Amino acid sequence: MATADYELRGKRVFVAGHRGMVGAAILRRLSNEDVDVVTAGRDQLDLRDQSAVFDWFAESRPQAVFLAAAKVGGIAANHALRAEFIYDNIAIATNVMHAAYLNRAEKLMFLGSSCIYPKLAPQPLREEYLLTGPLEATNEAYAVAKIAGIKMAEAYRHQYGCDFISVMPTNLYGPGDNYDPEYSHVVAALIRRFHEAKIADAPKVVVWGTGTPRREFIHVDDMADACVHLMKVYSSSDIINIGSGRDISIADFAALVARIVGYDGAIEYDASRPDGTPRKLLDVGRLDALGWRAETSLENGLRLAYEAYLEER
Ligand code: GFB
Repeated sequence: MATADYELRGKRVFVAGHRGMVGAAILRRLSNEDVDVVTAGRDQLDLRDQSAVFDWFAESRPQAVFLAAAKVGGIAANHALRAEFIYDNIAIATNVMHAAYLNRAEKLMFLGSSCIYPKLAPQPLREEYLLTGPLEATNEAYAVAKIAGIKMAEAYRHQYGCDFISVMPTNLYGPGDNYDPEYSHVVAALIRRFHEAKIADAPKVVVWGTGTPRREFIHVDDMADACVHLMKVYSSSDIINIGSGRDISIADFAALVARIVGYDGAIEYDASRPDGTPRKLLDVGRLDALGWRAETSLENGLRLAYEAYLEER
């Protein structure tokens, strides 16, 4: 495995997408590093606008880039907004990576997603399973955009010698999540739904799908810590998974959220809503070998996420 010794200290670091859940966590994590962080909000810089991105890079000249900007959402958003998911994410990836190349950024990290793996790939998902089978239909547009980003990073390394790396996080949650009832991911959706049911003294909560799919979750602050670690120690065209190494069924997960929120009514399943991929557990062997492991248990992470939800509401 190609290791590196990249000195982040003293560098001008661009966090693209710093207002999103992941970008904000990377920003918090970078406050412990001696770096000069540069950011640009959407009002200042539309990352889908090629000439605006090129101009911004020529002026700001970041040395290291965390490419955490993306159009994201849960299973229903991926399915309904597929044109936006494919267009925005391909545009953001191509503009930022090409600008980093033109302006000789020293290092760039592209953030992908565990949904890039084939729907029915063997578990746990090893990095080499990429492009070995058909994708899950509900998030195909998003996954194709993320695969384009991975392949772009790989091509720029190969042809131009750019030190671009790609990381594949498992399902993320934590402060700054999107709590939209329809378009959020499952963690934020259930925290909100169980909380509102508790307040309303509702007799039941409806959870989408059959409850049988299994998901692996990682707290976004662990994810940010892994990103900063890999930025320093990893350099390769091979993608690298970031996960906790454990998964849980949606039914057990819903019961856990109910317990943490303090809701004791019934839980019902709506099988007319999609399950998505049956299982998505990442193999974290490469990450482990590079000296990083997730610290936050799902239970502790969910307690933190519930506190964050109560504050952010
Ligand atoms: O988090 P989620 O939307 O993402 O859904 P995916 C995970 C599982 O939770 C699915 C179930 O089996 C859902 O059916 N679920 C149960 C719910 N209740 C709910 C609910 O109220 N809201 C939501 N959202 N789900 C996403 C991809 O897939 O994973 C993205 O669509 C991204 O592209 C992300 O890659 C990591 O794990 O199914």
